[in-house]
Amino acid sequence: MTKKPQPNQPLVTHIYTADPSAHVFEGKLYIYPSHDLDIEMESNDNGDQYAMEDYHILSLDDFHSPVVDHGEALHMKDVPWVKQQMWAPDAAYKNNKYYLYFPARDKDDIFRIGVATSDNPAGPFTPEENYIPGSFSIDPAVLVDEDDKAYMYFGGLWGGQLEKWQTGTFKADAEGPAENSPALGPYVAELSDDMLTFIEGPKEISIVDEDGNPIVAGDEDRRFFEGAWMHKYNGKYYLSYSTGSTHKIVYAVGDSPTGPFTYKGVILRPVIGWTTHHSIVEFQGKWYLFYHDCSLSDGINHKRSVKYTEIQYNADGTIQTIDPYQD
Ligand code: FUB
Repeated sequence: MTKKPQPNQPLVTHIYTADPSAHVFEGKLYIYPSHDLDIEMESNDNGDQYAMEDYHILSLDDFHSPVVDHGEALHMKDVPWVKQQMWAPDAAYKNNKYYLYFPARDKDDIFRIGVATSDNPAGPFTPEENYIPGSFSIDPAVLVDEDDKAYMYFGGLWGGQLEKWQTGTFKADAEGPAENSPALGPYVAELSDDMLTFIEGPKEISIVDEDGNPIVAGDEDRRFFEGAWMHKYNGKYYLSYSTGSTHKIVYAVGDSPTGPFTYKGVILRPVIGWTTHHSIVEFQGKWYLFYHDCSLSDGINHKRSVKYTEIQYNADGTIQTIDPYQD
């Protein structure tokens, strides 16, 4: 048990946490974060410093109650296909079960996405023997839509290996598109009814500007980098994501869960630390952004802390930009 949460402050301080995926299950707020290790490592563009091994799930009855750390919910030693690096997870509920989706490197050092199940939103979770067939790259985020269809969004550049999948198979030396070519989008795949496989091969999502032109790879202020999240507001689909090298959380809006999505603006300005990664959730009638930064570790990139703040929509459905260090 830990302290009561405060906006824009670390949710917990006894462990480092990152990449929060927040959901309301059984009337409580559950947060599925990465569990950053308290180890000394140099940062590199491949993300080797993110050497995480397990997941701890956090929950809150409300924002006046202490945050609960439910302990280890899944460890990589219990997942037969995983070699290393349990990165940003997400969770979903369907069929009276909870599903934990997580990326990790397989024995060939290729990022894949696995799934584990539980009867309890806080776990422990039992992993499937192998990763989801046809899965690749990182940062799964799952939307169970109002018609009960479920979609997984995923992908991430650089250490997340998305560039290497442009031909449909893994090419270790593949580079990203030229600066003036359409940027790589995140991928979406509809999940099977049992939530354990993809119904068909993942499809790349198109993100366009206000004139309908694809956002290009050189447009680092707007192009997708990693950390996709999908939420619905007033019947519209909001795809939000990190711009990576320019350190923003931005969003694009569409009429269908598979896009296309039109770029709209910035949700969160850069935080302390290289990565930025978030989720958006409605809880008890208000909307919240969960995000992370490296303030607790004085800026060490791989020692991050989950925080939250409220978000506000304008009447036209756009989201007001948040400065993480201004109350
Ligand atoms: O936590 C490891 C990686 O850092 C995540 O997968 C990315 O989204 C970034 O936050």
